Amino acid sequence: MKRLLSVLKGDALSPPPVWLMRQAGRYLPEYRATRSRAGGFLDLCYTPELAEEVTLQPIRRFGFDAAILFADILLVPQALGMKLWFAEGEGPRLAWPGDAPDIRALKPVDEIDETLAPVYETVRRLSASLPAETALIGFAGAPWTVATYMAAGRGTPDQGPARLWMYRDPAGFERLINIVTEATIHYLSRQIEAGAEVVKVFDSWAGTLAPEPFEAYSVAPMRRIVAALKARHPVVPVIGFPRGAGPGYVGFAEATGVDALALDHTVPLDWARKALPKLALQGNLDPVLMVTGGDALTQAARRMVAGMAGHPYVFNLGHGITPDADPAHVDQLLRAIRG
Ligand code: 1CP
Repeated sequence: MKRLLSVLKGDALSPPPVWLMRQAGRYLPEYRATRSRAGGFLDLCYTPELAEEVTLQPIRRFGFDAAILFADILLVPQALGMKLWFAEGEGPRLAWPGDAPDIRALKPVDEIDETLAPVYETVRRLSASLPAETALIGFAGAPWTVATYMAAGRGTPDQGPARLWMYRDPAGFERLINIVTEATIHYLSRQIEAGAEVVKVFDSWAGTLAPEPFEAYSVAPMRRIVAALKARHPVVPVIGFPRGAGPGYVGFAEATGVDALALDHTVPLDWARKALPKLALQGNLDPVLMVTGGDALTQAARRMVAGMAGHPYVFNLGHGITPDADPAHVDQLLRAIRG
């Protein structure tokens, strides 16, 4: 069995399987070359040959144990009818069809494939072209995180606009979360049918929520997503990543039924291991170490691997690798993990 799948089913492997969030990205010169040929970032996402190529680049260079589909969490709100663009050097921008937030202006969930079909084609191509030992991860944003971008139209330091919406108009916000939840279930099911062997749900902004709304908008939708995917695809593991959840990670894992929990770098791995003795864990090296390199990188990676020996564990960063990371530090990291 592929090493990542074996760990997600509960086996402890030595050395642990490893992949990195954002492993296809601007820190790689070959990514920058393909991206400049493509035109824009969205052209990369929606052109299956190019999305396949950039997904494979870090696998060729580093031999990671898993590839993650090249796409973006914001394709789902675009497929629901929002305008999406990436201004060069800035982040993503989203706008509502009538320029003001209005859930009634969104398209029905059963129309999202009209936009997302090329993504499923990328998954199909990858499941044919990946090396036999490399697992293919599909993904989506969690409803809360996607809703924060729909509310703000962009990334902001604390995603305040979604939190204002949820307190001012709980019924309307609940409807938005329900639409995105249904779309996410549909989108991930299609990725699995096209060949994704694992799916990961990124709740990158979970850490901005107070405990009650964390239950309502992060935990509850994730429980629905896991239940719906398990009903259709019982053997496909689901990784949850409620980034920044702190003490909320444990209840999230227990209540949602995820097969694995991805941790950000602020959470002690041994704390999570003690609290969740049977659950596969993934993480959580501080991504800045991929910029600095040096002894700090090697020592931190070795400590993590030693500390997680005997536990089902997947090595990863606590968040995405940044554009200023040095690819040579990835080689260094892999030597520290694999010996
Ligand atoms: O300039 C470029 O080439 C665009 C940079 C870029 C890339 C490489 C963006 C814009 N998205 C991606 C790809 C991407 N996004 C992947 C692909 C596969 C891989 O990991 O290798 C994945 C899984 C994502 C997921 C994603 N997009 C998340 C969740 C994970 C996380 O990092 O927290 C989020 C929040 C986004 C939104 C997004 N897309 C891009 C940016 C710069 C952002 C963040 C915007 C912000 O909050 O300001």
